[in-house]
Amino acid sequence: MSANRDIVVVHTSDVHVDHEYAARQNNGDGAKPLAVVLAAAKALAADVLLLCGDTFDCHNIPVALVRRVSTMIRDSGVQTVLLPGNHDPAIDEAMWEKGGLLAVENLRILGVTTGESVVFDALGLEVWGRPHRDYGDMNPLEAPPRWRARRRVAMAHGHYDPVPDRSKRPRASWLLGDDEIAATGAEYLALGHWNRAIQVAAAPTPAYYSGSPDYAQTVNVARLRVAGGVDVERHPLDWT
Ligand SMILES: [Mn+2]
Repeated sequence: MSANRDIVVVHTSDVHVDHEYAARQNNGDGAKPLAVVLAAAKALAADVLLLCGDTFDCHNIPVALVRRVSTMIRDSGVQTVLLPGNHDPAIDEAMWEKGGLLAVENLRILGVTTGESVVFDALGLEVWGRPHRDYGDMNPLEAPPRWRARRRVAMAHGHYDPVPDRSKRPRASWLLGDDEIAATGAEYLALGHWNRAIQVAAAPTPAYYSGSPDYAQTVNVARLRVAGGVDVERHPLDWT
């Protein structure tokens, strides 16, 4: 089954909710960038919001702030998929264990509340991503899925290099390259880890960094056209 209309995917990354840096930048409100993103997703009538890693700056976040994030996501009503990144990997004793995030019905945390794929049956949409599971290196695009839905979106948190050389030392961690991007078979690859918004690959799998809300000042809007293909544009954020 799939929706007989375009599917609107809103994509951001590196929101870095915390009680220190982000709070200082936002008059004491370390969740402000996420609030701004959720408001944009609602205004855009997003079918799905993708948080592509480093949603939280670390796991050492006050419980009250995590609870507030839980409430914000629940109250937004936006279907949200969170991919754990290198700052907020899917470890035991993670901050989501205590802050109520696991109970938010419209939030899927890949590798925590679901596997690496989540299928939205009513949309005919599958979202896949490999979560960071610790603080070490990994290949964010290793072993793409056997897609079960017609519409296919991948998420990854890492560092794009057109032709990564993993034998080189020292080098950046979490490398992802052109061949791996094309091999995902996704219609859109939502990337995180870079603060700037930039397209790094074209068809068959267009791949975009959204950039962080505070640096890019935008979210990406990927519109999966009902006839096939995807249109991508940047939507400015409203911080008022
Ligand atoms: Mn990162």
